[in-house]
Amino acid sequence: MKIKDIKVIVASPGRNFVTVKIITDEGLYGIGDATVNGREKAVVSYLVDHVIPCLIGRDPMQIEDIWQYLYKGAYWRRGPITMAAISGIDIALWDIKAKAANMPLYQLLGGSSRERIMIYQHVGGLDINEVVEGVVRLKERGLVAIRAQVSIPGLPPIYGTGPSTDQSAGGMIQARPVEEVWSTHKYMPLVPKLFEKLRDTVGWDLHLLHDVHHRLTPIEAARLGKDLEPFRLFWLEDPVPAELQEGFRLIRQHTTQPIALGEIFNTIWDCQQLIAEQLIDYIRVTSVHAGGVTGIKRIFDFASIYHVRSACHGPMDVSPVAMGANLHVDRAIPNFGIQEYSGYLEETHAMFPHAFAQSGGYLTTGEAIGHGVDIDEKIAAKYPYEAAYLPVARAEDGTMWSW
Ligand code: EZ4
Ligand code: CO
Repeated sequence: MKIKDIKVIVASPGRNFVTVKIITDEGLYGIGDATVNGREKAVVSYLVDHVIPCLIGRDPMQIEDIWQYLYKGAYWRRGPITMAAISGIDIALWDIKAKAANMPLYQLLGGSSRERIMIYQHVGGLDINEVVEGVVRLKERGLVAIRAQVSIPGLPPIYGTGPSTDQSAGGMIQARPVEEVWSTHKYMPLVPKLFEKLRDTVGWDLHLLHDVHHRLTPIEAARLGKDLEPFRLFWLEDPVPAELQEGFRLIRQHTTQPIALGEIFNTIWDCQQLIAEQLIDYIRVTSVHAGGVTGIKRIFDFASIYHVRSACHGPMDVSPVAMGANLHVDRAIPNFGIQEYSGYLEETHAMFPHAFAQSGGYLTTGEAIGHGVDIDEKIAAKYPYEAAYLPVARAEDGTMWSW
């Protein structure tokens, strides 16, 4: 079998997606996701100008060799654009291999370790009462794990708490980045109050999660972790930017609060120290950004020997194609933790017909061969690319902040 053609399809059914379609000389094809939110066209150029010409005529069964060819062969390793391009190709190649074997992808990865995949969804609100109401509504729909975020009183809504700022919850696409306002001082005492109220209202069965979005220092995160301990959170996500991996030792010294990290990581090297020193509890790499099925399987296997569990990033800008790939990995590995699933807009569901399905707080992969997600190119043609950006954040004095 040979790779005959590779198409890159850019479409915006509510948000932009970069989708790879690898077509073989035997008529089999595979679909991959290569979306980097806000930097889509850089990946398109990387694929069209530099990757695709080198892959035409190659054997699509040699997935590991093609992965290494693109990773080592480029000389310039790692980075979100390179790794999204590799991811898109890798996901499509696994889809082809599973179709050639006439199996659902999870079977090629070792078979089924579980029947259903626990997910969490998001609730945001402008004040604590609004968040509590939202959590109660989701719980009534059968969710067993929920991420809760609240706006800071007196400041405009921040990411995750107001409809205009939260792309992951279906918020507006912004042609220029929205500028949000951040205050650590006002945020720190607010979050424990939110979770106290949530526990009083929903009890102790529900898993509650919170995303700090890289905004604190290690000692501040340690304080927040301690303050949240009475409310038994499932995890505290991205408490601190993770370039300085040793910084997480400080958090560990002070709190038993489980920590989740890694949605912006691209390779195993980005999380090597965090995992090997057991500084985190959940690793949040996702197929589209961390090297496809090959990349995340390698990271999760490495994590498994350190008691670190998987938690693939799964907001709305991780397309249903990457979600499908994630779910097959989630189903197969021994150390699955949880899967983020924001759901998708109707237009997105229609453009990516998929075998996976939600039932209450769980997703199932379905039994379609391959990863079970396709692209309807006629629908895609109706939604051209639109320039769109995630927000940025500044402190109240104007200093640029992590968000
Ligand atoms: O900010 O998907 O846990 N999920 C998140 C997401 C990310 C966006 C970035 O593209 O933090 O909402
Ligand atoms: Co996050």
